[in-house]
Amino acid sequence: MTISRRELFLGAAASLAPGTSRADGGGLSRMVVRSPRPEDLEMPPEGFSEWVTPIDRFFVRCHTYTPNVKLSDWSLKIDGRLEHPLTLRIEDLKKFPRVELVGVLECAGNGRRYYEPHVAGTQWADGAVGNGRWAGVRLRDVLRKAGLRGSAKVLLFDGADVPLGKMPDFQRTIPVAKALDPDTLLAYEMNGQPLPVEHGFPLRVIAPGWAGDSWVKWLQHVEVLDHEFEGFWMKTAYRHPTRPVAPGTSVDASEMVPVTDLAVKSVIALPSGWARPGPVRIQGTAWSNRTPIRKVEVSTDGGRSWQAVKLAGPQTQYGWRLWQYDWRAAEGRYTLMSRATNADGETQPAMAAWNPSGYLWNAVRPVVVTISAQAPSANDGAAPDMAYPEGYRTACFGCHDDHMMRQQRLNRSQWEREIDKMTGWGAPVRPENRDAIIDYLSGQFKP
Ligand code: HEC
Ligand SMILES: Nc1nc2c(c(=O)[nH]1)N[C@H]1C(S)=C(S)[C@@H](COP(=O)(O)O)O[C@H]1N2
Ligand SMILES: [Mo]
Repeated sequence: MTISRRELFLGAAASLAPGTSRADGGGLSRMVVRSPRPEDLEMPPEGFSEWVTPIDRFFVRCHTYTPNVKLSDWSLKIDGRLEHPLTLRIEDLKKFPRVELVGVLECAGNGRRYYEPHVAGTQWADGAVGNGRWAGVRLRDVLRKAGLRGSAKVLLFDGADVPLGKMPDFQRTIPVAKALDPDTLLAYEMNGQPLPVEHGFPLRVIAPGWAGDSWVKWLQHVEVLDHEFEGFWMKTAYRHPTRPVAPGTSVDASEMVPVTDLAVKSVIALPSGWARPGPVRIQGTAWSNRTPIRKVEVSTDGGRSWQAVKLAGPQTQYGWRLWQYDWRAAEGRYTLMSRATNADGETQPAMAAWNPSGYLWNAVRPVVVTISAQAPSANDGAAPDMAYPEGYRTACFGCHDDHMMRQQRLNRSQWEREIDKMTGWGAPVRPENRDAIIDYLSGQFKP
């Protein structure tokens, strides 16, 4: 996969040549930084070669700055429609039976950059996903102790992160049925160690089979409600249409439903960009919601013919499945594709269903690979310096830097909407600078 010069990497000596990977001896690539602060970090493609994703490659998605929770100050409050509201410290939680599962955590916006027309939001390629080993307690066991009342309808989760400016607090609900699912956990461990800070220390929600927005991090309050929650992150964000909509059209939030289940999907990890002629192993992962993957097929001729591949590695209900295909490749340029089908017979589509926020992208994606004895040369890194318009830095660099803007590909009216959203959240845009900022953004970062 070609890494564009707009993508910056964490750490020093961090430029990754197209086609470089561990298998070619290219060294470990770093996370792709979509935004350093708030932190949005993407797993590089090689991450799709491993069954359990190591923490140092696991994607990170934060709507606001990462809170540093001290265990000595922390407790979990559980209240609302309950017989016995509880306040639990970590020792109290650990008295419930410990449960472990391996499961895919994927951001609803993963693959957003592949939608046409482009939509605003973090421009994830394939790597806003990882397969974690999560351990903690069943939410159901805790709710049994607290005694759910008959009127309970949804559970409202709130983490310790604090919104920026006037942005609404990140609060999410799940219905009681999902909360009582024996696989819905409150996790205090990831991959055998205490939850890392950026993944929600000391406690997060594990909602297996559902997109990441339900997996609330830094959990400190669970409130049981007898009505639907009206907050921004339920009623405006993380909603998608249930019926097909014409690409590029706007859809009222009231005509959309919250994102829940993940979609059946596969990704090619290797080869990436370039390989030498001869035996080439095509490999990757495939996953779905709670339904296991039944088959993965690969095409090396742009979708004209397909071969079933070998599923490899462990199989668990919510984990991703590794797969591999041994190909004999002659010199040339090839279009590789992979296509997964789950046990319910759902297959990856040729086109993902466009939706206004760019959620749940799962189409079969062509990947071009060059087979040649000669390795391609590396392209140099840094983005050119830009002259900023008057007032831009003051208006827009207070909460995040320009990674947020540079990854977008929006038309003028979409940029106007972004400026209005940010102004509403507290960006100090002076009226006399507004037009110049919009001219700049819609000139530089257009479709
Ligand atoms: C008060 C703090 C704040 C200021 C000032 C601010 N932003 Fe943001 N902006 C945010 C936050 C927080 C996010 C991340 C939201 C998320 O991840 O859901 C964000 C995200 C974005 C995004 C990604 C798309 C989206 O809507 O999430 C764009 C583009 C953006 N900002 C542009 C701007 C521009 C342009 C300015 C200057 C006019 C600006 N921001 C000023 C807080 C701010
Ligand atoms: N409190 C809180 N929880 C959160 C978020 C957040 O911003 N705040 N981001 C959510 C989103 S959109 C995703 S995709 C996952 C990402 O989890 P990770 O950063 O551990 O990969 O966390 C979810 N939980
Ligand atoms: Mo997400």
